[in-house]
Amino acid sequence: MFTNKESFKKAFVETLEKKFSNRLEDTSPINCYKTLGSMICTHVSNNWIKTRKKYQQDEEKQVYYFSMEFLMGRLLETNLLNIGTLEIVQEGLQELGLDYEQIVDQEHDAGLGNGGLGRLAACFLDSLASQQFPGHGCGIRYKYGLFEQKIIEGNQVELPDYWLKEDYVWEVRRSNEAVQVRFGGHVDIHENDGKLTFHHKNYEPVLAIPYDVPIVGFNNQTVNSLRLWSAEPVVNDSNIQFANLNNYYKFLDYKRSIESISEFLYPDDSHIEGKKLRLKQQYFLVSAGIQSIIKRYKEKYSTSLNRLHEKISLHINDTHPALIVPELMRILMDDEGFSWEEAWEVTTKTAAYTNHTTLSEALEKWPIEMIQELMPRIFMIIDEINERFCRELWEKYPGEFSRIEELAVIAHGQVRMAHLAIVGSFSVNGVAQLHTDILKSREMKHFYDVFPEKFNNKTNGITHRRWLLKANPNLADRITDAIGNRWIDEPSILTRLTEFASDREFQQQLKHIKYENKRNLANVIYKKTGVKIDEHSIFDVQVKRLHAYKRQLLNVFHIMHLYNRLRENPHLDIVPRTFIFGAKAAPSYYFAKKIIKLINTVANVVNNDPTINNKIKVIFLENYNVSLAEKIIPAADVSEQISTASKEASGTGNMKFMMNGALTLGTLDGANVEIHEHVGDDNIFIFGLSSEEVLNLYSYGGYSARQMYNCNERIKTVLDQLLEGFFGHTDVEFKDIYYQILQNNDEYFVLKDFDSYTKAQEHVDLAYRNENSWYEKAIINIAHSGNFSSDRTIREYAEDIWGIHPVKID
Ligand code: 26W
Repeated sequence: MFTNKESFKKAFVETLEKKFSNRLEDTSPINCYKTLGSMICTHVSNNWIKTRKKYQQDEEKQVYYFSMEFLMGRLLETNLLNIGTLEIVQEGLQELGLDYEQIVDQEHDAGLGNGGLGRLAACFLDSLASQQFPGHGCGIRYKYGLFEQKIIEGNQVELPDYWLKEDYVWEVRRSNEAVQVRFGGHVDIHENDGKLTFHHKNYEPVLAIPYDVPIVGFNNQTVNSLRLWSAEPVVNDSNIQFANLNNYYKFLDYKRSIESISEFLYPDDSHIEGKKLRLKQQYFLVSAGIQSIIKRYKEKYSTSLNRLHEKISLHINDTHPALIVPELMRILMDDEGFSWEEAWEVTTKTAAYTNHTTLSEALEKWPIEMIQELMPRIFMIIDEINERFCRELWEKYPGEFSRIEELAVIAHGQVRMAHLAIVGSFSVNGVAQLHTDILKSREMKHFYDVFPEKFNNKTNGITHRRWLLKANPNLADRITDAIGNRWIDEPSILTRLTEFASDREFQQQLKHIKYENKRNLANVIYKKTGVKIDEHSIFDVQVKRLHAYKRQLLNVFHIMHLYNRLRENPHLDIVPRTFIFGAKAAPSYYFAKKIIKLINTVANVVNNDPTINNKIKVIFLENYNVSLAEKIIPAADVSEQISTASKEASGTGNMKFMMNGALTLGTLDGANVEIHEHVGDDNIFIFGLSSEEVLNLYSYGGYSARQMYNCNERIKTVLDQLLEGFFGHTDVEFKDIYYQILQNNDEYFVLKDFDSYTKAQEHVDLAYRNENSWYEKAIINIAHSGNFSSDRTIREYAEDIWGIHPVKID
């Protein structure tokens, strides 16, 4: 049905009419979207079955990527692209008189993630399937994804994201594969012939229902699965229980409390909430996931589970699913009769852990009592893991109490999830070289001393299929014209573009493509905000979660400073610039929300000041998400990656921008360091303190924000404007920002890096004036972006960590 335009059109109309009992001329965009969705599902179902069958028969090792977040975005276009029918469908729909873009826009983003970590998981799934690796995602089917952001009078307001309103076309509910997860109760211990057995009693059972989403490989037959779990009450048991109590309302309360487990995604990124419900979510994911994997394993292999690690790797995406370690131990010992030693051997060869942040406020710790109450047996196991680990440490470091206390899994009444994950895994990796080095030399130094062999680096990546082929099709075509199409399968081949870097014609073509993308974005911006922007201005973009360490504030301070200069001299010779922001703040993150308000307040004044001759504009795009990113990134000239050095583990937005020919303005932080190494000094704008300098300032002091303020006139002017109501705000509106900076001694070195950032911005301005040289730099960036394809990252995980190999489906 997708082999040519005519057969597609015929099948489309037939499917639509059958599905909705509606003629084409009377239909709606949402029905067209659903029709396409169901056609794709039908098309991939055969390969999905084949893939499942193959994996069930084949003895190749498989990986399960456990993550509390999968930020999938939309799937319609990626699926069309991956099955090779994007063009046929686009043209076919047009010939039917339908608006393709409008149909694509009907799909609600699956926003089951906060930011970097969740989007990385989504890119990984695409790279696994596209390279025919047997690898699956395991997550939670939250009823509400990350909140929808509205900006009202400059402030962020959160609305619930009910993404399932219109049935999700990509999922299949598999109630026959449901499992039970048990919470609460107590553990009875019996002794039989000197062997202890553990019986969990009086627990509350929760039914975990899997919903599978097909993950379609690019140009191959592989269709892997993302399995998302949903919590439901165990109706039979509870019926009886509640019928006895003769209390229907009690049943409804019980039902609601169970369903709350998969109700919503916690909107905090880099800050732990410590809520019981969040811990419940974590155990729910882990227990349901492992049970279903073991079930499948037992159907397939008659041998015992003591070779589980030869057939399966379980990946722990940050510490959120770290309960994999005690849960696997529980199943192996209590259900399968393994001894502690046997179970430990298998578990620690099966689990692998990735760390995604060194921010101390994001390190998960759970109170002992909470774990004990929710999962009494799991707590016993964690306690035993801790006991045994501390005993080993005592032998290695006799008498070194403080070192052992620092390493312990349980201390000060809390379970430290990172310690549990490190001790229980065979691999621990960071997500960029600098990040891994900091883990080894600082944050996890003591662990590195104990287990040097576990530590390794896997620099993040992004799927070039979504972020270049699909998001920027004109650029992709132009690249193919220049170097052929092999780069699509092997993105490292993009380096051949370096030969075209100084080619005037290629530069001009890139310029036109960028200009078209900028025009499209300008239209989107006009529709959303009513602000007209100059398509010839530099599009300077910072889109990412709002966090103090990402330093959106540095960006705004520079804009305020530039505006001050323009007011002094409206004829100031600068290239017109459009500063574009997109960022969600965690709902409880007061300081981050103030920064959003500040950006919008500055925008309002700057955009409406006729005296500055439209030289600068400031845009805040509300509700930044994956779909919006796909429109913004191809249109960017400058990519702002300005975190305080040492704080951003990797960043992945930096890679998306580079791949679309934007130049990075950034600190030597996270993967910026590697981008810099690849493109060289001339093709990136680096500024600011190094991570070494930052870490030394933290350790030894020697910085005074107050002094900076007193001695630097430009900084003083900008900060004072926060208090003076200069931007038409009340004088109290931004006082907290002012005091946060000065009284907390500018924790993220915004003032310290201000001058160097301003200089770098001037270099950007100068560089942009030389058109040929600018596009030469842009081409060099695109040429080196192949290294940051998640295909490369996934091959490294496959080879160095998981030990999995491609499986051909035919
Ligand atoms: C418990 C609350 C919470 C939620 C999410 C704490 C921490 C997180 C994540 C670890 C935050 C996150 O998304 N980290 C980002 O991971 C990306 C993928 O590796 C990196 O590129 C980013 O630098 C890192 O901030």
